[in-house]
Amino acid sequence: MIDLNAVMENVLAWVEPIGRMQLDGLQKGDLNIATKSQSVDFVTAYDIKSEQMLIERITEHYPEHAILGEEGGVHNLGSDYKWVLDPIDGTTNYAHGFPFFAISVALKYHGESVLGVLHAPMLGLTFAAIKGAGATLNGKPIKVSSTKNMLGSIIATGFPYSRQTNNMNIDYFLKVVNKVSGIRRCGSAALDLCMVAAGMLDAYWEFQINEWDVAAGEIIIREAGGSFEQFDIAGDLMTLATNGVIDDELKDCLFDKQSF
Ligand code: LIP
Repeated sequence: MIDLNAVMENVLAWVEPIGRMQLDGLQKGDLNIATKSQSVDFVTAYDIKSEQMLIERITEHYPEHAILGEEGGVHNLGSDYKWVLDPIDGTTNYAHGFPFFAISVALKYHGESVLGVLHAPMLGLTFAAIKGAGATLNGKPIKVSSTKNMLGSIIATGFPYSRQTNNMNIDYFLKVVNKVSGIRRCGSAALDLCMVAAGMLDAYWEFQINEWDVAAGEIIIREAGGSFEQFDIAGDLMTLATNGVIDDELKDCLFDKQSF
């Protein structure tokens, strides 16, 4: 295994200037917003530039590693190490100047996340974790909340881009909304996970999330003492992350008890 502390130093040094570039882009207003899979699935010039910059840094330092990036970067698949990149998680927010967006960088070894960094430049938040070494926010250790039940919880979710089919998450939203202190829809799955890791939220669930949305958040939440699971619900992948305490109650609520 490579020295993950040295990798972490590199990644932290890479994401800072990319974050500043993304903020400059907002100032200049030259985002060149285009759509991808759906009419509301956006990509900006800064998603593409940011991913290119990350790929350049990775191939310079770790030329033999595999890379999977949201904006099409796929390289060397077949290596034991795979970088999973979301140059801007929360592109819709970014395109509106809404501050919940982040650069997400994860390193997987044999398919498991062993290092994750999430840098939210407009919020000034940098989450990081190395497997077995705990999780941090802006360099200080973090852990999940100790909230004991759903009634005391703030829980985040998100809704898929697809406008063609019924939005199945509405049913799950209705099951949860009256049982909690509050529901939040921040618009960045990666940040939602990290906010559960830091105890700012107590849980998060969402359908149809991609590997690059959660690869960094997964290790950050696990290292902060929380749970991260994915379930196949009638062909749709649900991601569920909690503080580990309200886990059973939330699953009973989402899955009407008899499913578990
Ligand atoms: C987005 C997520 C958001 C989710 C969207 C999408 P992108 O990532 O973070 O929370 O609801 O479906 O996956 O496309 O902005 O990187």
